[in-house]
Amino acid sequence: MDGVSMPENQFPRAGRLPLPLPSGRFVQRSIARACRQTLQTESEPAVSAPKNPGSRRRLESQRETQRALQRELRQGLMQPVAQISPKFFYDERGCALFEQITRLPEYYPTRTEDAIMARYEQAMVEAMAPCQVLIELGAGNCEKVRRLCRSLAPRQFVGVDIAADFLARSVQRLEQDFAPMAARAVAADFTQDWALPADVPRAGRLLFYPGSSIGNFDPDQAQRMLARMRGLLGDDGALLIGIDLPKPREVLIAAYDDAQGVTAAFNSNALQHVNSVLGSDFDLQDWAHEARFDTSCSRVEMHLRALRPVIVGWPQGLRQFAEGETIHTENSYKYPLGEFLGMLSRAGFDRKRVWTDAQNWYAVIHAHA
Ligand code: AVI
Repeated sequence: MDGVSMPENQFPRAGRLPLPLPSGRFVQRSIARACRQTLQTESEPAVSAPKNPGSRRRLESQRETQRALQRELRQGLMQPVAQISPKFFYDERGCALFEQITRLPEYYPTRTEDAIMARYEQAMVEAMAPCQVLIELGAGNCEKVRRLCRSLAPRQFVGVDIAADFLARSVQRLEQDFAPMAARAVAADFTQDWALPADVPRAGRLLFYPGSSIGNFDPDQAQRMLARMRGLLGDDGALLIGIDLPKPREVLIAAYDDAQGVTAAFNSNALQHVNSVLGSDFDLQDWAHEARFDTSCSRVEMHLRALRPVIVGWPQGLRQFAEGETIHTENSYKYPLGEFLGMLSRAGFDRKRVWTDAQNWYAVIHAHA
């Protein structure tokens, strides 16, 4: 179904999917950044505590973030099947590795989404116009939204991301390049309860959530996020979202276990990051990357498998891993299109238009409020 409108009831509904690990890429990256800042601050000597109350509050909140991440890691590592949230992929090295992944021959999602957006730009503009306020969730470097800024010429752009400084710089560049469009940065964790500033006009909003990042959330979480997105829109608003579709197992496994070993390095790097956050002593040489496809859940899973019996320690804790035991690091759901359209309907979206590539590997969906 290449670039056509489709009634959602044309698609079969798949069964309910079980719970995987949480979080989406942009939030993950941002938390990683927040965490790095926290670590730097934590390593400062206690005597240099800031006198200014604002700085003290910031420092305290960074420390609280740090403690919460450590708690989460300890809990995850002590699960029967140990877990590390995918947000721990995205320290500086992890972000660089992810950029490399998006250019790998095996990793089709990024270039397929780009190709769909380029090929159907005109039809998309017709579906989306007029757009007064373009809002990108997990905006990061604001690169993906440039095409829409050009073709839709919104009056205002709002980039939402948890990484305030990084976002502010990207939004500033966007504003310069697309004058007279006003652009603003909103630092928020949009996976949680959040609201746009009250002075962002409600009329004519378009939410943009590209990259199939919704697939890194478990279906219940994804459903809640879609409902929250719907709540941000007036009756004339819409969502433009990218999702990765089911496809042959060997294509998926290659995409998540590439020949050059970039995804393997990306997965193992999470252990390095965990060591720096938790003070654990994971030795990367003890662990091998593994990508699996779970057909019943329609998800790719990434794991790290112990190559030998391993004991990993951290302040006040340790875990023994038997040879072959794994740590679950990521789920990436590949929703059948009909199922995802059903989720959009349950979230309160009405008319949908779907654009896909010739192989039906990826879909970009415009869902009207
Ligand atoms: C960010 N997210 C959509 C990627 C995905 O495909 O699930 C993360 C990724 N993990 C391994 N390769 C890419």
